[in-house]
Amino acid sequence: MSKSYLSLGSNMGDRIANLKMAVDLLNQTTGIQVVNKSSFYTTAPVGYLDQNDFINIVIEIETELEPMALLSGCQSVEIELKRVRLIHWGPRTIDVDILWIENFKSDLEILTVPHCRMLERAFVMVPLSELNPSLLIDQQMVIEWCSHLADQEVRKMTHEEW
Ligand code: A4P
Ligand code: MG
Repeated sequence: MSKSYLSLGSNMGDRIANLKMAVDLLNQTTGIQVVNKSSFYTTAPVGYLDQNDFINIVIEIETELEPMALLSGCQSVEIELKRVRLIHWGPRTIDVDILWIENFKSDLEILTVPHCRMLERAFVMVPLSELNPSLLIDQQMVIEWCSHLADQEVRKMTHEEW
């Protein structure tokens, strides 16, 4: 069993429903158990700016899967959600990225772990800091990485909003 953190984001359709469904599907995947979830955060788009705000979460899982099988599991959930949405309610989007896996590192293009852009993204680091502020990544704690990202717009949603 390995601990791992996944980042989930959605910026189309019913974003909260998309995220909840993705978490349920991950938890139903053989070899994956969701053990903790961050709050929901509304976040300004990073990268391509001309798009809707995202809602992002980070989840902690325990997994028996090897890293490549975990990646396949995450991609199956993305495909399943996109497929379902396309048929029923028009286009929706969900992204599931692997952030960190216990005792595992990879710099392959197909699977880079820790995720290559996570340290510069408040929409990843702030929810992750809610779950594990003292986790060390590149010799710095998650909470310390967050202190460099204060200029990025990330807002924890209240219970009334979801
Ligand atoms: N890949 C390599 N490493 C990993 C990993 N650790 N986890 C490869 C998951 N996948 C990994 O991913 C492209 C390829 O990355 C996969 O084939 C896999 O083998 P993708 O999800 O198919 O494509 P994508 O989502 O367009 O790319 P990517 O890299 O996930 O996009 P980004 O950079 O994550 O950007 N702004 C806010 N506020 N919130 C967001 O969630 N998301 C993005 C997506 C941009 N801006 C955002 C957000
Ligand atoms: Mg992705």
